[in-house]
Amino acid sequence: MNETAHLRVNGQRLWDSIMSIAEFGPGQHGGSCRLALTDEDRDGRDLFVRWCEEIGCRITIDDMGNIFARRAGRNNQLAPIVAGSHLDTQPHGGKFDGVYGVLAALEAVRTLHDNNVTTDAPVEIVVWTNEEGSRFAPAMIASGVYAGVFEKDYAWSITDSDGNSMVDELRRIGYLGDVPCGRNPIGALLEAHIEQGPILEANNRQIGIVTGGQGQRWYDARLKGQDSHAGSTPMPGRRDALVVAAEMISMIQALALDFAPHAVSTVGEISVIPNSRNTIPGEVFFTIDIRNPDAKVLAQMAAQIETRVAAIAGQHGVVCQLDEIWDKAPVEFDPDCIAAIAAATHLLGYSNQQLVSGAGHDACQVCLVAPTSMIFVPCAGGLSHNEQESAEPGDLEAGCNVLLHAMLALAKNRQGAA
Ligand code: HGY
Ligand code: MN
Ligand code: MN
Repeated sequence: MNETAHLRVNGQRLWDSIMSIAEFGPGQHGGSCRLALTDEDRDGRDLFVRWCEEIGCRITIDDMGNIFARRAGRNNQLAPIVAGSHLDTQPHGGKFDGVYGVLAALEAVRTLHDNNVTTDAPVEIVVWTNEEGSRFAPAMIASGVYAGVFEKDYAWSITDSDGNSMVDELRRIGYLGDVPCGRNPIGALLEAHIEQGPILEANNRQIGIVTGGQGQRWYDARLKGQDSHAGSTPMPGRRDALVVAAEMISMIQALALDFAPHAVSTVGEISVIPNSRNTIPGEVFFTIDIRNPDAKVLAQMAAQIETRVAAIAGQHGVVCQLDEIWDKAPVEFDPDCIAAIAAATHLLGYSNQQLVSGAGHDACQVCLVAPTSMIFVPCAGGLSHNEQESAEPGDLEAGCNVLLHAMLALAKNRQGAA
């Protein structure tokens, strides 16, 4: 008999906690701007830590600023069942990306606390540092250090556009912990998240059982042409870095369409030097983000971008330095974790489907070293990385109930009962 099958989370308390975190780093248009390791990120982290301490969790901060809030189990020698996500946002982020996964995990643990349920294995809530990779690139850096994908010294040395390093910012906001990142074990990781895409809403499904994540590659492109007078420089022979960048950006967009239906490509950042209306731009910096669920196709896309960028630069006498700063292979999640999510969804009777994540997540790093899967819920119009991002309270509550019951199932010692 499953003594905990009747448990349900408090959807209102979950919603209220999401709205409380959203007060830190409010955006201009109803969303959030809480970039990694800013004062706003610190304030949201501090509130989260207070909430966890109120229900008796023990807090551990590692040296990448990852927060682990532990609720003891009957057998604390067992590796913990961990649930969580990230609190940092995009510059024009929404209230739910990342935050939902952290607070759904908190709500699940609050529900255990309210009902005096002791699990066999301990459970932990995790907040991963700098998932978004907006202020400090690349993304999922701290979960990447945990998974051994990135060296800690490399991650510490990454700087933002003002030259502030991650390690200095971790220290400044008081989250440079003393536990080496990657040292604490994870028995299984579950991450609840809004889908950030249109599939669940289009198919009228409340729960996404996530089987893996697509691959992605990030590049920095630096073009060097020649500053020159906009009025007196004849068109032939100009080395206009911005015109060349525009041709490259059109090629990058067309390339994704060539590899339809799964390929995507984005140029999200661009800067022009000297950025003066009557000087031909001599320098341009822009970023490239390409993704595909198939590693072979992603490699083909990458090879074509590298070849075509060099050819376009050569045609215009502009020097282009193209640096690959991140190569993230597609991942498959753990069958037992997927099964636990599917069983919880079935127990609760929610409509559902399996899908591969289009967005990257910390779970896509941690799955390299621990059994992992994700639970998706729909978001309006599939919109995310946009201040208009929104989700239905009922869907958020449903995903949180699935998280609770999947955690309970995984926390059962093979011999014991939760
Ligand atoms: O880029 C991503 O997929 C994630 O939202 N950081
Ligand atoms: Mn996210
Ligand atoms: Mn995001």
